[in-house]
Amino acid sequence: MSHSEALFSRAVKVIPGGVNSPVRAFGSIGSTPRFITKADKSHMWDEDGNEYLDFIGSWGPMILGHNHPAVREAVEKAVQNGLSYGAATRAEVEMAELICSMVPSIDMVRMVNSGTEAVMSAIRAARGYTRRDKIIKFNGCYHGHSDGLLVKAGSGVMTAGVPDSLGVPAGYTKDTLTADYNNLDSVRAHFSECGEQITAIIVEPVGANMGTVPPKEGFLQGLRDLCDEYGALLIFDEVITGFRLARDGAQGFFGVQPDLTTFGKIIGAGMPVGAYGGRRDVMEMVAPVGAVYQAGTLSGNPVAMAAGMAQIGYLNEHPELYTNLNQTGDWFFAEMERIVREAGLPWQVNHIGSLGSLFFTEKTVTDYESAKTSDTKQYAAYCNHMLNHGIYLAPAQFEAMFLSAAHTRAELEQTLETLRGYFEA
Ligand code: KE4
Repeated sequence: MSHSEALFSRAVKVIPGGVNSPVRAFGSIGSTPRFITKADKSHMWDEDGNEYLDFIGSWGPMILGHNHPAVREAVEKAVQNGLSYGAATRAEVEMAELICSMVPSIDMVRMVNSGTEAVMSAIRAARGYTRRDKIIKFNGCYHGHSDGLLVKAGSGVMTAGVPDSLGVPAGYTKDTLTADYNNLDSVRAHFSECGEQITAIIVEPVGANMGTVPPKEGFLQGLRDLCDEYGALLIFDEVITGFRLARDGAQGFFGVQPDLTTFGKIIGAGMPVGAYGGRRDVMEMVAPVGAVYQAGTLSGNPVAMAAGMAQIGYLNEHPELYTNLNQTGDWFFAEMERIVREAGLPWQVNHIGSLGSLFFTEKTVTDYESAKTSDTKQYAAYCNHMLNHGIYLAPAQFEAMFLSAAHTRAELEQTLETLRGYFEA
């Protein structure tokens, strides 16, 4: 029995499913999760000494790679002064100023502890501002596990094949309307029906939780126009795309400005950090200045702020990183598609910048329904093969691959060779 297997047999006795987040359980690929001991740059090591080239990067935070010196040194310095005060600090002001300076649509920002918390708080602020109740989300998009959003959600919910979650009373989702990604008519229908009750549209500007699904030309602008027409707010959930696609996220990359934005992952550099922000008139609805209550013991934690500031500060000072990373992604995923085609296979490769997915379906994947035509058993076989060859991919078809600035050309070429070996076998 491997150390990972032994640990997993202990874990399942004391942690639901043996993991603290479902997608880590490797259930959909029928394997034992690897228990990781260390990560550095683009690599991770498990309890059995196996080394992996990591394409998850903690599900997005590690855009600079693991254990980046700028981040590590900032954290080592911060912990000397204590871990948390529950009081205002300079670091929170500097973090908020930095985010506001990098993302033009952000006038004000509130730190929280996860993407889930950021999204639930942004929606509450939107409802407080518009005094309306209904929200529109898209099938296959995942915005964290707050009750009202566990409706046809992506990520682990989609992987588990449970379109909604047990334990969520109907009253919590009655105001959640769902539409189809990349389908403006499905959104327009809701506005025609009850536009005056709709507080906001929340959207992943690049779908990354049904696998990677980029927005079609005009889709995001169409959402912007519908919100303007009906007095609703547009919320971009940039927990994954924020500070990844560009220094000003997907909204900068696509040139569509939301009213509110949620962040996570990269802004914490691996520490538990989320944030929501946007228009001043909306954000000033939030307590203590406004009547929308939201709070958090560890929000703006000084050590987490040190990590986040170090990472997004580095990104701010090295804008060439985005050009290089996005060009690397364009090359890598194009090569992946070429290999699949040369092997005579119909599988689909979607990507944008450093985010991408290989779908085991011959259908073009543009939304939840087309993503669901993927053969998850074929994905499992592929994922296990790559894992056994030292390449750590998302253990689920409905997730993304994340490239980082730490992945070298040689490592990516090796990955493509392993992929070729699998498909040509
Ligand atoms: P967290 O609460 O997990 O920090 O963030 C929730 C969230 C919100 N919005 C988007 C667009 C997200 O992708 C996420 C979380 N992403 C998943 C990966 N698909 C986290 C991995 C996990 O659940 O363990």
